[in-house]
Amino acid sequence: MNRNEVAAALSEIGTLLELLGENPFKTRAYGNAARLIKSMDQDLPTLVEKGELDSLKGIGKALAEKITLLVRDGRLPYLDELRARVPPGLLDWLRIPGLGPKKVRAIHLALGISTLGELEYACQENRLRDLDGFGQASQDKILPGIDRLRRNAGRFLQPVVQQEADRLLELVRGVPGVIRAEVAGSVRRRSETSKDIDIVVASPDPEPVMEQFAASDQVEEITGRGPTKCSVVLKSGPSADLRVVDELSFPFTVMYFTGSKDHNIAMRSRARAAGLKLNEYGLVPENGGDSLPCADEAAIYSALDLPYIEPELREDLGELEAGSQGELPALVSDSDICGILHCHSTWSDGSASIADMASACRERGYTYLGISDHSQAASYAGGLSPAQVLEQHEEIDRLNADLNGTFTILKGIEVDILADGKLDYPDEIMARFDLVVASVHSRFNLSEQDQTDRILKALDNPFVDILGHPTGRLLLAREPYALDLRTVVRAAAERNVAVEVNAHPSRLDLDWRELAVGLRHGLLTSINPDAHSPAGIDHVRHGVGIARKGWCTPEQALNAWPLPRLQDWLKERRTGR
Ligand code: DGT
Ligand code: CA
Ligand code: ZN
Repeated sequence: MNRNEVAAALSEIGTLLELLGENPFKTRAYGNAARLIKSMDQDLPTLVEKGELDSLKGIGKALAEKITLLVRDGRLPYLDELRARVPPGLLDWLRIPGLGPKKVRAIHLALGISTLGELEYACQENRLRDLDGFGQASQDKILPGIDRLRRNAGRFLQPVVQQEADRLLELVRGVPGVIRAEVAGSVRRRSETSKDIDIVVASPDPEPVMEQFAASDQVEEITGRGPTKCSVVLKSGPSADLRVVDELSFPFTVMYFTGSKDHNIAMRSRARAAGLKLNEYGLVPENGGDSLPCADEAAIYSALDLPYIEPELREDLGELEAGSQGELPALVSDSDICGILHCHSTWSDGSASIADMASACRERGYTYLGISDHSQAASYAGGLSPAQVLEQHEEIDRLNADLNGTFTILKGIEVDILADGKLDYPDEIMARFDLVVASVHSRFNLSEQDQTDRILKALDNPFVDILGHPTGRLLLAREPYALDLRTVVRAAAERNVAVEVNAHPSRLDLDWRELAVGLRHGLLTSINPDAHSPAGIDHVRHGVGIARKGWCTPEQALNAWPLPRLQDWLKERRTGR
């Protein structure tokens, strides 16, 4: 096991012990050890080999033994034993907001229940309202939590499905006889989450393709197999469907399985209006005959008098109308991104120095980096005091002097929007930044009106250049806070404040649907990785996918602008203050 896996196992032990009612010192020791292992500088296997684990603060002999087993064998009988003693349903309950191990245990013991369905029923029957330590309010919170768990079950974030899809695609493309292969479905449309991976292959000989696909080391279980179709469940969670067709059908099958369903329906009715029938095998005249030959998807669109429609746009949100009028946007792409804004460094909660973050950006071909560490209210994230801001700016000046114009670091900040809508520093500090991202990190539970007013007030503040992760959602984990987002986005557009597309795969916030609406009203965006390490910078491509789904052009994304243009924009905003 590697370091992260060991940390996850230790924290699982802590949770299981808590669910079993063990004493808090013991449970906390595992939680602490997990954090320590995750963040330590030393090499874990080396420490294990030398038997020096217990030199780490907080790691006693017993813990050292368990960690050694985890690193060496990849498993730990003690953990297996604990897992067997805890009803698995209780772990589901833990994913409901507001239910920690203590409360889960209390409900389990008091009501003698242990599954999600039982918990739902208990809430409906007001059993929690009448339970000591709970009440109407906590009961009311649990039901929507269960709902959301069910809705999210079986969906996966982009990094998982995209990586798996890329590997599977590479695998099938290498099979002899395969002419073409493509990922389809929501993965190709770059949806924020996907249920499964759809792959379409053109080959005269399906058998060997399906053979190799099923034999991939990514596969956990084969769940279905026909003459031209194979379904599997992958070890990482999602399932994957492979379909093998002949070369002539391929573009039609890819288009069909790329979807979306609504786009397909709109395409079919457009075909019908032209006296044609469109399905997954071809485009046939309604009165019979052979399919019109189409070498690729572009040819299918062209046969229906449309320009090629990028997969990201295939959501039946006006793409056919825009296409037929020649008004499809030239979408922003990875290669348009000139610089990276909204990154953290070791000054707050990042794991790399500003210099290292800058070199990582340079290596990736970017020409500028806007460092934006947390402000003082975010004390849990090492937010900067005003004095630290001044020190950080000296460091950035030194680095920029060394870089001598080959690369530029902007003095940014991710400033907290306080509960009353004010910013987290006095004006004389705010005035020192080149670039200000303002974000909400606290008081998620305000009413919709109050939360909206709070953010509108921040947008009125002349120091704010970009609104960060505007809804606070965490995909598959946390709902957005109550907010009149439409009003906020419109207000940002009117005030010439950009709203970021936070590219972290768990956020992808601003949502692309609202981005599209905003862009039509003159909104600017910025595709920001919110990176806390060099590797985090690469998340920017997830944001590019979302921006594309929102019909965003390079003109509309600040960080697709060369530095001088961005600096002009920032300067202009500053002279208006
Ligand atoms: P997902 O898997 O839930 O993330 O989303 P998709 O879009 O990948 O959905 P999936 O895997 O169920 O189906 C793949 C595509 O196949 C879908 O985007 C459109 C097409 N499709 C599936 N079922 C239907 C249908 O009943 N009618 C039409 N017109 N197309 C369908
Ligand atoms: Ca799918
Ligand atoms: Zn943030």
